[in-house]
Amino acid sequence: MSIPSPPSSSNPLNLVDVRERLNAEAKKLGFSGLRVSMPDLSKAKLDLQKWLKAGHHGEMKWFERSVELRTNPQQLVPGTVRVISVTLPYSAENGAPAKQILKDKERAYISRYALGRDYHKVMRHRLAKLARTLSILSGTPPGRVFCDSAPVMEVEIASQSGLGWRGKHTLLLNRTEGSWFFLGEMYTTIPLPADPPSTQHCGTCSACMDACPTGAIFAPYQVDARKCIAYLTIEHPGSIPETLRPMMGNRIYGCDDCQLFCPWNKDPEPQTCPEDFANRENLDSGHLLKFFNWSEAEFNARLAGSPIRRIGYQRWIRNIAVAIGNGPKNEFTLQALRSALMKHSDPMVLEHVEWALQRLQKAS
Ligand code: B12
Ligand code: SF4
Repeated sequence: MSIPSPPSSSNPLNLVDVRERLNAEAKKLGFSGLRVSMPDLSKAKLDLQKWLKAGHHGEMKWFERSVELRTNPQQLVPGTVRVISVTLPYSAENGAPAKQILKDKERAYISRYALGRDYHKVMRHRLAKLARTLSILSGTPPGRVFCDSAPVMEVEIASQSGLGWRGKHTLLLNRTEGSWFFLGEMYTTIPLPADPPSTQHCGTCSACMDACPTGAIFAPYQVDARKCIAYLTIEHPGSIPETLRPMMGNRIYGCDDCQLFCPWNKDPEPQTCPEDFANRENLDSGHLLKFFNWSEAEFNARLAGSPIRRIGYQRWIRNIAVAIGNGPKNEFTLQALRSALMKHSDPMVLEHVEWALQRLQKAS
């Protein structure tokens, strides 16, 4: 980018020009979309409060403490007049075919977003560069950037900016990419022209709801996190309810079913995804027993920089034990579970290993 001279009385800020330059820079940084909004989150706040009151957030107690900040961008970052939302693509075609792996009960299914480097880092790094560009263009300090970890209603804001519409699974999707992208934001004090929201295109389709293995999408646009396999395998700290374990199949980290069966995700236009997201450590199709045998040191070393490392070793082993219990009974699986009873000491892990062993022993 050629460095423009800062705005002054003789050279006032041309917001349309700034927006064009920002779009060009976003493209260079690998973002597949950039839109601007000044979101009205009053309805989202009521829905969020209902969701929390019903306890759908489970053990994600931090939600309860952040309702005001989450629904008031100006409270989170004083002076905010616009939110810039961006999409960063990842690919469902990353690695072995997802639906094939889901059927192979000896292999682990890991959500396609998590096969490479942690998206939080990749996104924030690129957003920080975008914020610097806007800072130079406008002569103001860089705006704050977010991805996932801050109290920001990312899907609601992005849908109001026109980056896509919210599907019945609650995720954002658009005509070109389906829903295979991450969302990120920049809160800014620059009054850029806002974009119109996009229209809805789900119609009467309920493929995502029908595909959900646990019935977590209990009504259109409403997910009970406590039943969602992404929550159970990633966010949930303790014992996984026994009634849900058989429904998890071989999914050991996250779940993609509501996206895999969405018609808008069938043939998304090919996107250039960041190299960072490329499959590593055979995470796309590795054997359950191989991952189950990793020591804690191996887990930490092999998954350095991966989002999976955030869940820690105990949850990793817990999740794999459940998947082994849902898989075939043979001398190798029985032996692996018996050895795990000797090797691990965490009561939560042992409880899941015992459950898996009993389930296989009962199986014919
Ligand atoms: C908490 C969280 C989760 C939780 C809860 C999910 C959920 N649906 O709420 C769990 C752990 C289950 C989860 C799972 C996943 N997540 Co998540 N998650 C988030 C997070 C941090 C907050 C979401 C949130 O605010 N939930 C609270 C509820 C109340 O919000 P909501 O479901 O969107 O509810 C709104 C509507 O449904 C509606 N509504 C509510 N009640 C009612 C009632 C009626 C009648 C109507 C009409 C509407 C309505 O209003 C609500 C408020 O706007 C966001 C990042 C962020 N900061 O926003 C990522 C995020 C949504 N997750 C993301 C991803 C990728 C996933 C997974 C696909 C990961 C995976 N493969 O395993 C799954 C998908 C599961 C699913 N179908 O949602 C991406 C989605 C990208 C996209 N394309 O949209 C995000 C945006 C992260 C990111 N930065 O990219 N996630
Ligand atoms: S991620 Fe899986 S378990 Fe969660 S809502 Fe989607 S299909 Fe259901």
